[in-house]
Amino acid sequence: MVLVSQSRETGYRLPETIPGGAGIPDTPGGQIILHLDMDSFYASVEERKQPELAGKPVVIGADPKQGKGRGVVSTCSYEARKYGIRSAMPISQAYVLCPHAVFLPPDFPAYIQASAAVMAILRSYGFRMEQVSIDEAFLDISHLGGFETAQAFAMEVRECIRKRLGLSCSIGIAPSRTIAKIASDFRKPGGLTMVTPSAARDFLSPLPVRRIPGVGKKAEAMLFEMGIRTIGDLAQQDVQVLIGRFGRSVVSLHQLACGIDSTGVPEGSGEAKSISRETTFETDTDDREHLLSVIDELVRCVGESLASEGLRLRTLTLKIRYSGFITRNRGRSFSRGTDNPAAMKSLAHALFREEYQGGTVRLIGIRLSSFEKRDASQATLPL
Ligand code: TTP
Ligand code: MG
Repeated sequence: MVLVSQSRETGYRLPETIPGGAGIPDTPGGQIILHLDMDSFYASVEERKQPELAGKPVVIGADPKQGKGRGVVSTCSYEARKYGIRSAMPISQAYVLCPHAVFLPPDFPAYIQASAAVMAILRSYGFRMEQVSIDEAFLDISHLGGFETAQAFAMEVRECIRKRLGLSCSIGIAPSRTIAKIASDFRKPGGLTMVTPSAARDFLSPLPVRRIPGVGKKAEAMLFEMGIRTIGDLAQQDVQVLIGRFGRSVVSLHQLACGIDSTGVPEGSGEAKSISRETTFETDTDDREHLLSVIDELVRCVGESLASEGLRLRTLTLKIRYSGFITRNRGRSFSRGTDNPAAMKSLAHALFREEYQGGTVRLIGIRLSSFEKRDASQATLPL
């Protein structure tokens, strides 16, 4: 029987042999969820900036100040993890564990930009998607129709992120959201772990209960007291006893432990209601040409976000804040949804001509709203 198939190689190749040799059982019509989590995200972005850091212990966080620093570790490279360093650990402790590590302060703009690039790749496939943190997202890939195709898709996504962005990620594929999340964490870094419905219970069984999202230190300690250490122990426990100890909400946890879970990606999750960009001038300006060139740049930026989200807009709004904080918004809607950059630019210019009658400007912004989904068949695959 297929338990889990894992692949850490970087290629498109499907594993030639599937454990058990029976092929991957497909569940036509069943839910298939993919969870992707970037590997040592902040540290990997830093390594991309400075390739000479590759293979070194790299710690991102507060200044260690020769072991006297306050503050914590944001994250660290896998090399640094060999010394026992972990996220949220006091930076002074990290320094004691590995004084020769490369300690770097966080560069949030770089991480936000890298995150946007990852999410744009994921979005471009046209599946229902939910971004849940700076470096992780769920995709509902049920439309692929089966786990074999899902696995090939996951390999393609992983390779695309590696090739295009020079970053590594881990992916879990499972019949539910919760199991996909546990699966993506199963073999980091660079892992691809697939759990088919029939394999779910056996996959979960040996894992510590703490691997279940939402089971923290306190719940773990209470479960330990009952002799429950693994998810398998939890599955074996009488559900009535569990309810007596934790209340009715434990039922879904018990079912999950038994491999029964249908959590998915909610409809409309993560969809943008508006996309906006604005710029505050260092010195207020009344230079029309300059204002128009800034508008063009803002339109280009929001247009890129629109395209990456696979959306068309109906309404474009220009915002002008004059010196003295008087703010004017002027918007207009297209009769049909569009994602044409020239049409957006021409409407923004028209709104500017109508609104701007002179005076010094402190801030200018562009907002897109009233979106329509671009036809999924129009979305282009990144590879
Ligand atoms: P994680 O995905 O939890 O961690 P990671 O990507 O660094 O490593 P892993 O390979 O185990 O997934 O978090 C994503 C980023 O969020 C991480 O790079 C830094 C930041 N972060 C913090 O700033 N503080 C924290 O306590 C954690 C857990 C993460
Ligand atoms: Mg991560």
